Amino acid sequence: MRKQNMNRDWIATARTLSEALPYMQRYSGAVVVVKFGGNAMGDDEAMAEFARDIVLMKQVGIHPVVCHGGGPMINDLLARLGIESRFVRGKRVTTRETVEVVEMVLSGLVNKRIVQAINDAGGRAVGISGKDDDLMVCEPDDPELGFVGRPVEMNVQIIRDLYAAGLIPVIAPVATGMEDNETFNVNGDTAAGAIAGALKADRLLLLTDVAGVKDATGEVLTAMNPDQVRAMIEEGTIAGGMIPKTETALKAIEEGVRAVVILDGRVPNASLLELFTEHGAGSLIRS
Ligand code: X2W
Repeated sequence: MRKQNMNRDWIATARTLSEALPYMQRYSGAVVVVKFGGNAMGDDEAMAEFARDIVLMKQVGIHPVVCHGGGPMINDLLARLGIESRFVRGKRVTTRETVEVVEMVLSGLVNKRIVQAINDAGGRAVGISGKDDDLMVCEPDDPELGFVGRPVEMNVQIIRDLYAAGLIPVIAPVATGMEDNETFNVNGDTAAGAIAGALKADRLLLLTDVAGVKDATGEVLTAMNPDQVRAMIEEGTIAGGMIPKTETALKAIEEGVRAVVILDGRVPNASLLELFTEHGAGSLIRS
């Protein structure tokens, strides 16, 4: 005979689920683009947990679209090949030789690792890059950076087709050029922002390895509007790696994304905390 063990944890779990109902209803049918940065990826267990969060979103009727990075993984392979990594204003200087490694690592290793993790969690993930169906067509971003692309044409129908068919798109930030079969390396945040913008997504979650946008005293700001973000960039409160992230957020909002959240992907179940609880996570930017 089994004895009932009404220990408090189970009651709390049931309550958490019950409290999530209004959020699940609110986001049913919503398009949520999740940028999973290389720094947020962590070990296999963290990857499995991220994958479960994505599958849970799909299960409750959200259309999650995963856009990933993989900068640290590119650095590792380049180092093994004896090629030095160099960044200018947060973007990798990308030679013809480098871009081959970038594509191998992003479209190969990293993309398939995420696809496998989502499938293991019971989802149906499909890995593509910005090249598939000409999803993201680029022009050179800056001559100093070589084969770094700036998205100029987005064809997001393939993403809609995938999610409408019950699949979870997982997108590597590698793209086609306008001419000569060029391959471009695109910053992961830039790619996620462009995809979210073109989809007019309900949410863009930028999962990174910091708690969010901090004010001058170092405290994380939970909500901001675009004007406040611009002012903070101008006065230097937002600095370093947070500049491209917040600029991506501003551009995505201009293009029609309802809200962007910058949050710490290393916090367990960060995306669920943001979407399904009153507490939220990280810094939310919206008009
Ligand atoms: C990035 C693409 C990967 C990326 C790179 O080569 O590292 C550029 O810098 P994270 O993990 O999101 O930083 N591309 C142009 O953005 O990865």
